[in-house]
Amino acid sequence: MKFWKKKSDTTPKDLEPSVSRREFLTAATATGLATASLGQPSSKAQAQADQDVAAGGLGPVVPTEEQEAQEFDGYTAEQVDRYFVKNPASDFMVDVIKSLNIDYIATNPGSSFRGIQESIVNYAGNSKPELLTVNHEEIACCMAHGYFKGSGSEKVMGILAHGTVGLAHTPMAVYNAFCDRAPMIIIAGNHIDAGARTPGGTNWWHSAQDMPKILRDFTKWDDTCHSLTHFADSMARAYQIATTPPMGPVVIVVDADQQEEEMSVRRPQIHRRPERTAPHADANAVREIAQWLVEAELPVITAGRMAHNQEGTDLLVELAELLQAGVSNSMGRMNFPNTHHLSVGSGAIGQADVVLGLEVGNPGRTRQDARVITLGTAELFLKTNFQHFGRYYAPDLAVAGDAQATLPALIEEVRRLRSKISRSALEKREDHWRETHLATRRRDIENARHGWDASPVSTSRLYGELWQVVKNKDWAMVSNDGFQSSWGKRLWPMTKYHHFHGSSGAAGIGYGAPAAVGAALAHKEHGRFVVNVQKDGDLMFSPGVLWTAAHHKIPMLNVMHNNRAYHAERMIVQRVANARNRGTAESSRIGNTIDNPAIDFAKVADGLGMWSTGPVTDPNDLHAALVKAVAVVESGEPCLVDVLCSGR
Ligand SMILES: Cc1ncc(C[n+]2csc(CCOP(=O)(O)OP(=O)(O)O)c2C)c(N)n1
Ligand SMILES: [Mg+2]
Repeated sequence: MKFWKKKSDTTPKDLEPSVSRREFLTAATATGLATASLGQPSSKAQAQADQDVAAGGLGPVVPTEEQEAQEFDGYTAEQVDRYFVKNPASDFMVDVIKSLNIDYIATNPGSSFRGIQESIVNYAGNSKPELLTVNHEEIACCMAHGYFKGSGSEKVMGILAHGTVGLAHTPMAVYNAFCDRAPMIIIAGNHIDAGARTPGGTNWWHSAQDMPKILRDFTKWDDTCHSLTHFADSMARAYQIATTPPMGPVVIVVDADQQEEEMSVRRPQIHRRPERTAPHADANAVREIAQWLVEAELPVITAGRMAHNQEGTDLLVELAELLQAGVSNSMGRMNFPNTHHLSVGSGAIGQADVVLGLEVGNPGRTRQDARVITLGTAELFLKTNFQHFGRYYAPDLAVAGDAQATLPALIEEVRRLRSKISRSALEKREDHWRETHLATRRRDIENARHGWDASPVSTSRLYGELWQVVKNKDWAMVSNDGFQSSWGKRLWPMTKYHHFHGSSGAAGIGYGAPAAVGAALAHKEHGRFVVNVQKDGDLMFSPGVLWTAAHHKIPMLNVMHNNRAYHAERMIVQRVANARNRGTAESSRIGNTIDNPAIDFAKVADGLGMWSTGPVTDPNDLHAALVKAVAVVESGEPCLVDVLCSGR
């Protein structure tokens, strides 16, 4: 590999004539480095320096006659040739990134990718890709994760990570994305050539022989690039692997020095992005699934991380209606409208004689005599170490293929066989599921009334008040309400794909806030009104993301579900103490509350440049606070309303 000559490889003598003495002196004085940079000063210069110090500071350094005589302005053609990079390799790298339709790169800056960073801002004008500044690499990866889902599986974000140290801040976020099947391209800088590293310098600590190793257990692919051709090929391959179901994160390592190298005359090829399809299930298997479904007495569909976009949701509605099959949506994605009469809880799975599991590892509690089909991509890519795949479940028919991609063929086949289902059977099923659906909705609305006027604010009231200010907008809920008794899913009519984005994947706390900001960025271009109901414990992992949202003007309404606790864990400790008959009230607070001092989240947000208000403690004050916040969001800014809430 031909590396750009670094200062450390070059003797000072070699460098000296290349620099205009006058410019060098001025710059050196301005940075206070005059003596250190100029070597031995003449006695005249020394006298001048002494005078300056005596006068109370550094005045301008006047060059000596001797120095003036040596001086020349500008650079010779030979020097320009030797020391200036006219066609930097990293410009080409940025062109490769552009070819992959990557609009954003989230980064905490680091010199191991300085060439690429400089090319993004000066060569590409900081547009497509645009740099997003983050305060922690975990934020970058969570943002990429949320952004992908917010974009309806359309857009992949890049991350620039600074060598070993930057990459070491990413694993929790990458593991969440891997489990949640969200792609991202992590580009890590490395100083590959040990001979070019500054002796004893930082870039030794920031370099590794096998940089992606710390992520390899939960990424789909990685590569370390040794040439620009290698980079162009591997980035294209990385993108293709990351976005082929089951999707997941990938890592590409680039050499720090190579980025600054002069491009050779021959520019390597930048590949076209191919039109691609997801893996479809085999046609015979599709016929078999359809056959089982039309023969069923009470078929039920259960969907996990199934729909990639609105089309997936629409297809599932079509299939369910053809069969009048109940759909139990685990909400790994917004697979099915919760307002539909066929939208039912997981209890329905236990009633079915035929269960179709779409992108679910384990279809749940089924009848002993039920025939169970799984259709999904889980088995197409697995890793051994981490145990995200869950307890083995033996289906009667296991079909490999992307569920959404296979649905059109399955629908067609079911349509062809549908005459085998009697009209009365369809009507009976419809009535049954409609009643089940309505009973759940009635119960939810009834339960939501409990503690309506309580302070701290009840969680159902929080969602109720929020709904009042959101209901007439094109909204997107970018948070997961799993820790809030699912009040969002229970009370808000979720009908569109962009209404809900599922969970973190691996239940790694700290995902919520930055993933919400990433998703909000994706929704920004569609002008959607973004709501993030934010857990306090989750936010405290990386509160800096509020600054990123403010800095990049990403409009979103953050509402704190502030229970001043790691409440999930408090309940767990209470359960253990109960089982041991040792009391649950006060001791379970130890280690589990986020109090004394209570965090003033409005102040935190304010300090990070975000409009904020709160803490709201009286539920009757909530509406007014939310109305003000909505106005801020509609002016194009993010904001935060801190609400003191009940635990769940
Ligand atoms: C990275 C990580 N650390 C610790 C945990 C254990 N954990 C599970 S839930 C939880 C509490 C989260 O608190 P908060 O986000 O405030 O939600 P709450 O339960 O209070 O609603 C913790 C710490 C985890 N899942 N992930
Ligand atoms: Mg909490």
